[in-house]
Amino acid sequence: MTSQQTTGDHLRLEMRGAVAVIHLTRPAKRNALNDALIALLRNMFEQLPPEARAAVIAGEGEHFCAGLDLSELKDRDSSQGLHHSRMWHSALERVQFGPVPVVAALHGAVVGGGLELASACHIRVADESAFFALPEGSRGIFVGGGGSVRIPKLIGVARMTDMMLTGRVYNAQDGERIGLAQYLVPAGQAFDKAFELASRIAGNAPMTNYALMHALPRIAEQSADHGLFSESMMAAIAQSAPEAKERVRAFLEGKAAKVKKD
Ligand code: 1HE
Repeated sequence: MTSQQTTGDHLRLEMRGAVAVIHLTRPAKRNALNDALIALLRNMFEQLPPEARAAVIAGEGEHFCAGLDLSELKDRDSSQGLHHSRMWHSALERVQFGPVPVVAALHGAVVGGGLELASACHIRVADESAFFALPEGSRGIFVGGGGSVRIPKLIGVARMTDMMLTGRVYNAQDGERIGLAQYLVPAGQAFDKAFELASRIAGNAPMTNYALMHALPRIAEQSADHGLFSESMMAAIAQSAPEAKERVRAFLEGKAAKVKKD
């Protein structure tokens, strides 16, 4: 079952069963992220239809996203600049710590704020046309959408420093190799693969998805002692959900899929 909801000329939400597909719809501007789009993105993740169990973000046209809309990079004093960056933070925080896991389908340019958006998602699928860069360095600015927190977690401080100091561009193969994407697929197949993964995720027990989105990244930031304690709490909550008991029983009765090689 599919339903569509267009939000201005920037975003389109399409429900495909339990998967919310969010399309960036500014291909003429390479899906550059202006303030209106960032606000709409935050609102969309705050108000996803309740039937959504996973989401995909994809860009229309030849590129995923060209980053910050540079035509809006007007003179801002430091206080306005701070609020602008905090607006991005609040929107991308809704993506990362929102109601459902999000899979980014990446093709063409994944640059600047586009890479910041992708790095707020839980899984990144790149097709062979994708390329990754942080041109902020050459534009005389700095990341402001959470990139300095999230991107080093994917590729390390040294690689991010190099990308920003030298303007280094990673192609899709190298991007996948260093951890900017978890999946690499042939050109034109990023959306299909992302949707396949999101559909699988939508079939997980909701508490498992919640634990992976909300507990795992926090546990990973804790000391080992605190992390192990938090893990035990999360494990106890997840395993006591009725759905977990049903799933384990189904396996023991031979009614659930075994783990098998792809
Ligand atoms: C834009 C933007 C944009 C394209 N803001 N308008 N991001 C960047 O520094 C990347 C800038 N963009 C590019 O390097 C290229 O546009 C692309 C490699 C992404 C695509 O190239 P191409 O040849 O397909 O398109 P194009 O001809 O460069 O652009 C088509 C139109 O989109 C053109 O407008 P037009 O009116 O002349 O048709 C471009 O001006 C427009 N366009 N990218 C505004 N980014 C929270 S802080 C985050 C900080 C950052 O993200 S900084 C990095 C910004």
